[in-house]
Amino acid sequence: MLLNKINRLLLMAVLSGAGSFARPVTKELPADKNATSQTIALYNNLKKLSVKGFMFGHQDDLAYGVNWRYENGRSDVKEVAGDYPAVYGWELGGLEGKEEKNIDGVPFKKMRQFIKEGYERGGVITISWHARSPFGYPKGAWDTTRGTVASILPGGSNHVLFKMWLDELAKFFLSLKGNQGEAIPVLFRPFHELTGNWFWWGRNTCTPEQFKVLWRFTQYYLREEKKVHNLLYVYNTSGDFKTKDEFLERYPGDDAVDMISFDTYQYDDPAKSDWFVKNTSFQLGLIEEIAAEKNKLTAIAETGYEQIPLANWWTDVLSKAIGKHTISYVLVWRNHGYNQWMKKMHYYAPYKGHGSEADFIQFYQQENTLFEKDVAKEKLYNE
Ligand code: BMA
Repeated sequence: MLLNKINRLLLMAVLSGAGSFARPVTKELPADKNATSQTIALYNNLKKLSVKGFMFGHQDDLAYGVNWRYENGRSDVKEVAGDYPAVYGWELGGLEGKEEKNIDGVPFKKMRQFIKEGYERGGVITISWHARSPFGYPKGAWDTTRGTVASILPGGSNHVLFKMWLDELAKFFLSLKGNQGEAIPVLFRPFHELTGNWFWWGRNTCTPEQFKVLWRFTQYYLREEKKVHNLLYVYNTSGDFKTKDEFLERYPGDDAVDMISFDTYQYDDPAKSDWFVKNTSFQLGLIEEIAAEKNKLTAIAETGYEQIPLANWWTDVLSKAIGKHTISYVLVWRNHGYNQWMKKMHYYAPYKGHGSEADFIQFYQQENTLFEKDVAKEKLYNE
């Protein structure tokens, strides 16, 4: 028994490099203290990587693009830049209702494969969730009935239903496996754009306190009840905050968040207005200060200029907006192509033949932009 203990101590000394003057490796733990080793590695490596540059991400990149759907290996970003994005965004809306496809028509079965593909090549996965209203209203996530959040919290009329939804999410997260059977780490961005007033979890439908309970319950349930340990948690506001206090009004706590982020889109004409560059840079400054105080990662979790009508938008606007700010990634929204419902072209990344192609290649070649080949070299999932 005692000998065993001595042996164990000796082994630990050897493994920790004692006696050889090796510094112990300091590893920081994310919000989930029982996160898998790949998830912990990703968390730590992202911190180091953000000093080198920012990753470029694209929503639904591998599933479809402008004028194509579900063709193996295709990606609008790759067809322009010669490389896949470093970050792949996916969306779970519909999973809570056991649908086969998400709200944008992506079959969850295929999504699982795409996630694995991107991860195996060394890319990073982020997931959002446009959950429907628990009251079953037809507007889905875009319902702003007051009291919806209260109804799913413990003691609320929809609480049991909400747990059933989380059961579906947990199953999905746990089903994401790499080649060695390891769980694929995910940057999970639930209840996104939480300071906006268009989703049922938004600012007008619940109190800050209720929002925090919603966040913490969701996290507790996935982590403790369902044993989901492959998530980093991304707090995400819309682009409407003007102060640090506004950004943090609904922040659920340092122990519950790994990354802080916001979404912002270009809606005005960048040829006539520098609002996007100025405002994005200002907001990045704010979250950068918060991140430094709280030791968190940062990102622009969604952005874009629909159809990118300005040929130099990538280097003249987006790149200038980010400037020297330290962020992990910037992700542009999906390349739906012609959208019947919106009656217009709906896409945010360039595709082969698009007017901003040359500028996107320049953006790709910038030293501070990281695409998949760059991050593959970093081996983000290794300690
Ligand atoms: C919006 C649009 C919608 C889509 C939703 C969720 O910005 O792209 O068409 O359903 O995101 O992905």
